[in-house]
Formats: sequence, C-alpha cells, structure tokens
Amino acid sequence: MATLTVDEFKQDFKDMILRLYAEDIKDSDAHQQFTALAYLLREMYAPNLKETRQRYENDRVKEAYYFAIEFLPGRMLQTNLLNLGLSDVVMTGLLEMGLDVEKIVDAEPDPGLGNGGLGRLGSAFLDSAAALHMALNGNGIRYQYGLFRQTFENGFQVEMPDDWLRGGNAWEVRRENRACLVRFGGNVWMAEDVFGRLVPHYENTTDVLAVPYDTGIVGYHNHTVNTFRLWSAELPTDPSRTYTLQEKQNVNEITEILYPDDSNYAGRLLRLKQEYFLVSAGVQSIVRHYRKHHRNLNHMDLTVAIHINDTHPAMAIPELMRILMDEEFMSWDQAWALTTKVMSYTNHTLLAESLETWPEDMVAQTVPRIYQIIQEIDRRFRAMQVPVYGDDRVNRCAPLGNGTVRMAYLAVIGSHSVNGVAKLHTELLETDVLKDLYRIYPEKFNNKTNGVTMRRWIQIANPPLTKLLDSDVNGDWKHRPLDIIGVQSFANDPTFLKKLREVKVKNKRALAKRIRTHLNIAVDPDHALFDVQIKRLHAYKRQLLHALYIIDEYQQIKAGKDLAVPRVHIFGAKAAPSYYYAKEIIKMINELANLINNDPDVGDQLRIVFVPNYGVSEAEDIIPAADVSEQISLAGKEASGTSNMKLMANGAITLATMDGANIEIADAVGQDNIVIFGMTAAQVQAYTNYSSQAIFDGDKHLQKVVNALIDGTIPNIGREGRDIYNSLLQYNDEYYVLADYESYAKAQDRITGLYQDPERWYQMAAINIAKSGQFSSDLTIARYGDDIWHLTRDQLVN
Ligand code: 7GP
Repeated sequence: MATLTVDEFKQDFKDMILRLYAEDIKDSDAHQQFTALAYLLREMYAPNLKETRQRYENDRVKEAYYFAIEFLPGRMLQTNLLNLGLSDVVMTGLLEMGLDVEKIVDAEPDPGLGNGGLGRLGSAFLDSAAALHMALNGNGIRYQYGLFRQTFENGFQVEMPDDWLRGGNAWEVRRENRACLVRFGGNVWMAEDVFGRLVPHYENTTDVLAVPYDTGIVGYHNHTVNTFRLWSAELPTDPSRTYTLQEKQNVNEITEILYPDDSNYAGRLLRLKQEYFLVSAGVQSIVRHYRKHHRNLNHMDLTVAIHINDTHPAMAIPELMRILMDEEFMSWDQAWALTTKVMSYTNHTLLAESLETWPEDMVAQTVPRIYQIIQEIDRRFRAMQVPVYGDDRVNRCAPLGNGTVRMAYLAVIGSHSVNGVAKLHTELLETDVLKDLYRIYPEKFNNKTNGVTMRRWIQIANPPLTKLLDSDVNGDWKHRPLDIIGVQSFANDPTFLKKLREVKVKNKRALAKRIRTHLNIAVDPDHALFDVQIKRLHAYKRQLLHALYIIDEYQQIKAGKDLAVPRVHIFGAKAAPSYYYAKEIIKMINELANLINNDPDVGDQLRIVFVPNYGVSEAEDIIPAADVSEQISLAGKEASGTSNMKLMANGAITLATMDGANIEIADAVGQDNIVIFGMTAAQVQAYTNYSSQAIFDGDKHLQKVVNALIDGTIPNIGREGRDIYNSLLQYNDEYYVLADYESYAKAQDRITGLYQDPERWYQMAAINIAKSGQFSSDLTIARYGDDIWHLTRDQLVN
C-alpha cells in the first residue's frame, strides 16, 4: 500500500499535469487528468513491479503464464487506486480541486480485448492472483482495435471500430528490448548440422517481430505487482532489408483486430496467425527468461507452468516441443515429458461448433514446422493408444482427423490437466464432449468452477453495499471472501433488510438517472422491478425467451389487466457481426422496446431498456441496480456463466435454468432463495422427438405470444419477426424456447409474488450476498494454483 497525504497528492498531480501537458489543471481536460493520474500511480507501483519480478527470479518462485487470445481488463484507474489503498486520498484531493471525478473515470478507455466471459475470467484471475501473492503472468495480444463499439440505428446493431489506443495507453510499458521473432510460412526440412544433429532448415519464411507491452497488475493492499504482457506485431528491424508497404500491412494486420466472435470460429487464416503469433512470442520469451538462470531446460517444469485458456493457444504445445528439440536438442521423449508437465488446459464451451478445428493444409502452409510436430504427436498417440483402445475410439479423438487439426484434442493430449469451468460442465466434458479422451486420461480431468473478483464487482461498482458490509458485518470479507457469510445472520433482521433495500434503491436511482440522460427513457427506480439480462447475444442464451415473456406482459396490459409489479427489462448484449439471427433478435427487442415504451396504455408498468455497447464499464453501472438476474440458457449449453455470480453478489435474485454454475448457486443459496425453472440437462438430452409445433398447437396462450412476431403487433420487424417465428416453428426451435416457456412464465410469476413482499425479497437478497463468497475468483485461482500449477500463495484463512 502506498502512503500519501491529500496535500501531497494534489501537489504531485499538479506537477504531473504540468510535466505532461505544460498546462495548469484548470486548463486540462478529463482525459489529460486521467492520464496524469495513471502516470502518478504507475510511478508509485513501478518499484513493486520490478521487485516482484526480482523476487520471483531470485527465490526461484514457480511462475504460471496464462495464455489467452482474449482479456477484458476493464478500466484500471479505480482498481489500481483501490489496490494501492489510495482511493480516499485521491478522491478527496480531486474533489478539493473542484474536478469531476466521474468524468475522469469515464475518460479512461475500457479495453475491449475480449468478447465476453472467457476474456473477463482471465482478467479476474490476474487480479485475484496478485491479491494472493501468486506468480501469475498474463500473456495475450495487444489488438489495435478491440471489440467493436455497438450502436443502434433504427433498432439494428451497427458496429463501429473501437480505437481504444488513440489517446495512448498510460498503463503500458513498451519493451522493445524483449522482442522476439516469429516465423511464418516458407519451407522447412530437417537436415544434419555440423555436429550430426538433426535440425530444421528454413527458406522463404516471413518473419514478424513480436514486441511486448507490459502492464502492472497491482495486488490488493500488498506489495505484489504482476506482469500482464500483450504482444504487438511489427516489421523486424533488419537493416539489411527493406520492406514494401504491402509487407508492412501484412505484418501489422496480425494484431490489428480482435475477432468479434465468441463461438463458431470460421477457419480464417488471420486468426490462425494470431494464435501462433501469441504462443510463439510467449513461449520464446518464457524460455529465454528461464535460460538466463539455468544451463538447460531439463527441470523447467519445476518453475514454469503454461496455461492454455481455451484452445486458441493450444499451439503452445508443439511450439514448446519445437524449441526443446530444435534449439535445445532434447530427444522427442524427453521434450514430450517436459511439455506435458508444463502445460495445462481449460475448456470453456460445450457448443460443438465452438470446438476449434483448422484445415491441415492451412496449418501446413502457415506454420510448417509446427505442423510436422503435430503430425508426429498424432502418429505417436495412435501408435500408443490403438492397441489399448482400438481404432474407432482413437480415430475419434486423435489430434488429426477429417483433414483437420482438432485443437481441443491436441490440448488434452499435450497437457497434464484439463478442467471445465463448472461442475456440470466438467461432467459433460467427461461424459460427452471429450468422453473418448476422458476414457484414456481420466486422471487429467478436474473441475474449477469460475469466479468473479469482488473488488471490482462490489467494492468499486457498489460503494453503498460496501459501506453497509463494512459497518454491519463482522470479519474481513475484503481479504477473506467467505467471511461475507456474516450477512446471513441479518437475514431476519428487519433493520438490516431495510438498509439493504435502501442500498438497492440508491443504485437503481443512479442507473435510472444514467438511462434517462443517455437513452432518454424514464424508468421508475422506486417501484419497478429491474429485470436484467446482460451477456453476449446467442440463441442458446435465449434472450428470445425473455422477450416472449415481455410480449406476454404487454398483451396482458393491452387486455386491461394491470401488472402486479411494474417491470423494467434491461438488456445488454452484442451480437457477432456475422451472426445474422442474433442481430435479428436485437432488432426485434429494440422494436418491441419502441412499441412498449411509447404506448400510453402501458403507463409506468413496463419498460424495455437495451443498453448499447454492453461491456465491463456498463456492467459496473447495471449490476448493482439489478433485482433479477436472468440466467436462462438451455440446460447443458452454458459452460458456467459469470454474470450470474456478479449479480448474486450484488443481491439480485437469480431466475435460472439448472445450467452451468447456476446449479452451484442454487446449492449454495437453497431452493427458497433462487427461482429455478425449465428442463434439466438430462431431460434435454433424453428429449428425443421434440416437436415445437405440437407444443405451440396445444397452447393457446403461447400462440398469441408467438404470433405477435408476425401479426403486426410489433411494427417494423416484418422480416426479422418472420425469421424468428420460423426458427421456433419451421426449424423446430433448436434451443427449446417453446418447451420451456410455460415453466419460465410461471417462474416469472413467482418472482412477481416474491417482490411484493419486500421483507421476504431482501431476505433472499441478503442470503444471496452471504453465499456469494464461494464464487470469488480469489478462491478459484487459489485452486488453480494449488491443484494445477503448484504455485505458492498467501493463505486464505477461511
Ligand atoms: C464462456 C462460456 O460461454 C461461459 O459460460 C463461461 O462462463 C466463460 O467462458 C468463462 O469460462 N466461453 C466463451 O466466452 C468462449 O469464447 C469459446 O468460448 C470457445
């Protein structure tokens, strides 16, 4: 923790503005003020960043490297202030200087280097590891453009480039002295060198310079500052060569954009290049660093762990093999034994279409030496396993098959640990998605249920709740997440429940104000229930189910029946630009919003707010104000979910199917404190002859709701309404929306009933908060550290 008085801070801040901009504070704008603050903080933690690195080196501390093609760090000003223990001093100082703190916070770009849950999880882990003194390094790509900025035009999603680096990035340090060369394409063949060793010879390769940019990840109230490294692609600085503009363009485009797709990766060459670029630069720099202190790599596994976050970095396996054999001259067997000890892998999806595969010829052309190594991994895998498990099973799960490289299988075979991200997910990996490999390597499989960092989602996003917990709850919930259980003892205390209600109303008012200012929609924070669904737009997540229920409510109102509780339905969701159906759902919901929000018959009873450009910053505004958390994916499809955890920790009541981590939330809070509906994963699996038409035909009420998509009830959705209608009926409703509808509507009615009894409602909220500790990413990352990477850490005394 840093120490600083308010006056010292004010002076330092003035000086920094002067040094950076040759200006007085009164003439500076919010972005300059943010930048000056960021530089000040960086100066303060820089010594700790250096010392942390030196400590890891000198004490031979085992370090883990989290390789991920996506991260979603969120804005860092407030987290860094919090972690350095400077929030109060700086806020007071800024206020005394008459500056607009909110404007300064908002001036920081929110780096959209990820699509959704997978990227956000990686950033939560980095935050938690630093808090626990764990040596965890992030390793990713410095995309010049993050995930597109979403706006709506006539209700349609429009994608704008996210030029997040335009104003510079105050947190990062460019380390050109630690750059690496990454080789693509060309030809490679093996031949003996002068010592008679078989080494690769390359010709006509395209070499790319990978330049690292490091950002400090500040530990919470401790001295640890870990390294988050992002790689940028540049032309090599070879003075003997000149490059054409086209060559420069080809190199730069490797790290130009984040693929805006969180499932269903099209086999795109550029994406493959991004993946190899990340792993090659990352693995090379790890090996180089290790080699500074060791004569060989024989015992690298004792101090290095490499984590493959989803399959995108799975080529780390052949890349490490390449370096160990081609550059360190290890035998295959020795290199393989070492590689599998170093590597571990997390799977994040159950969707078949999201399991990455690459055409073999594309891999062969793009990374020829890596392809040779994958072929050899495949050959040896088959030679070893066919005699035991037979041709069929081994064919089904070998790294090569159907002319493709199957990345998930490569990742499992080359790692010592394979984990899913919630109990059900891990179970389904074992029994379904990866069952053949589970049969061969049962000992590798383990579960690590996801978590979220309560520092960002309670302390920063929800100051009123933080204050209440600090004043009323015993224990040290900020350091020991399970201590938040203390809230449970107030579950029958009307005074506490009243305070909890005041907290929620305060947050709802703040959100209502933002909605009013930015979207020009009036919502009533004092009486309406805020019903929130925030996540990527995907058919399996079933935003459509939620929307059908809103149509249902609307029809009730039009029929003259008032809603017992006014509702505000809040959506936040980006659709992948190429995901046509998801974009149709957005259009439909926006048009429904337009209809409902402007219909005088509706009065104050019903509103829809579709918050554009949903991301980490928007989540920080919405989550503390949520009453209901919609987690309504078709059971067996959502690997875990993490918004479910953030929302419960903020006292929202979960309305959910038994999917992903919802099941564990239900176990934690008990059936009385969550509203569950719909088919279970087992029921979905056993449902053999589903006919959505039959369900539709047998349910008059449902017919009326669904027909609203095509009968002109909702204006301006001629085509979209028809397509969505057809997806439900003509194409037999792939995600069982109609099958679950009745049960969902009943669950919504239960919510309405519960909400009418505030004491009961806030009792449920209190229990949800009390039980949220187990979903802290501090606990999750401790388990990764203990079970998978074998890192040292602070004790979490719980
Ligand atoms: C997501 C899962 O959909 C979500 O359920 C989970 O909570 C999150 O990972 C973190 O584990 N997966 C992705 O975002 C994703 O891109 C593609 O998966 C392979």
